[in-house]
Amino acid sequence: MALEPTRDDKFSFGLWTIGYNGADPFGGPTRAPLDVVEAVHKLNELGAYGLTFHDDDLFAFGSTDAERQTQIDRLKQALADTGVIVPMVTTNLFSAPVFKDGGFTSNDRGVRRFALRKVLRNIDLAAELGAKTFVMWGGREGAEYDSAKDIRQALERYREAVNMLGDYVTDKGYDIRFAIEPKPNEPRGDILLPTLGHALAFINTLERPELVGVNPEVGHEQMAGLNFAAGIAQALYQGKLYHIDLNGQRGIKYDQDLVFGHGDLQNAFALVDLLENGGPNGGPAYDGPRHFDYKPSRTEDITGVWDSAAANMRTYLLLKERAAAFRADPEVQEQLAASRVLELSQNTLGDGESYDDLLADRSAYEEFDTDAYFNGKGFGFVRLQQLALEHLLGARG
Ligand SMILES: [Mn+2]
Repeated sequence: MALEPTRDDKFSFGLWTIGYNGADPFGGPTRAPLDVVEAVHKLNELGAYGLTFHDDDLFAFGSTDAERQTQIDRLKQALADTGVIVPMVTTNLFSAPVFKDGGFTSNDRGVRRFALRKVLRNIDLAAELGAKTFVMWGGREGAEYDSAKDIRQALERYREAVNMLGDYVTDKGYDIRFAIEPKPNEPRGDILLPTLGHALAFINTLERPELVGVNPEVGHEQMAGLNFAAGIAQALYQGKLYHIDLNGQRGIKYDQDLVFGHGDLQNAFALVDLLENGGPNGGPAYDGPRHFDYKPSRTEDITGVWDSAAANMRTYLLLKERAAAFRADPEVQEQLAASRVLELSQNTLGDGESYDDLLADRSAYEEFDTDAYFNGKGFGFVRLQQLALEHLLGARG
């Protein structure tokens, strides 16, 4: 299998990822700013197919219309010169001081109206650039203090905002869907819609739920101690995986945004196996962008930035190769059967069987000998996981 990324792999990067200058709460930049034209050309050389951005990544907050248009034109020229596309656009409602209490859910109504206008303007740009997904990460939508935010009203304002945006893209005829990106905390003490599950439940309350899915990020779910691959499986199950943010995170701590695979590697293996082999016929379960939302570590120079960008894609392709070998291994197939993994796809009730039929089935209960049922035999899940680990380590096939 080829480990050189190509456009068909649909790898995309945020401009804010490769453009991260190293500034953190404890220190200033360690790298010079990265120009968008250089970013597009370099990503194209490395084999990525897409660039994504927040409005403020491309043109600084407060830019004049002319400055904004200059940057858009420079981006468009770079896209035309390389064939790189913009699959996703998102709006920054968190960096400017005016958003210190949030955008859609700021206690201040004037800020909420300004936030909506900022997003509408950026949706027009997204449509102009052909982006199909509009991500909403509400990093400042939250609070530090329970007394400071009426959560039910904040959710109502969030809902009002997303409903209006749904009306807007529908009325304009834009081919754009929204993807909510959950995160439990940071920068706010607690953020609204903190996990994938909260977001999925919220989406069901919307007026146009079909327009809204999720953009889960590896590190964000892992900051909450959750199993990312399992969460993605539920998002797929509910038809809501509209976009995905790949990166690495080592446990419950600040948002590390490491290179994909540089955190929980076994879960990354399970994730790639799910995305690539988890479809109904054994093929891909997800065909959208493989988007990397990572930060090149502050210790790195510009060479390290591009090395880390390439590392994300290479790790993904290595895991894809290892997952294919795992699936093709006859011993794995035998163990999957022995561990009854495949039996879970069988209906619990028989064809046309009613609860009356089940109640009448003595073998299901009265004669079901729970003590003798397994005869002391286990499921063999540990052996199955060890087979996965050995494939991951390149020790088999
Ligand atoms: Mn992150």
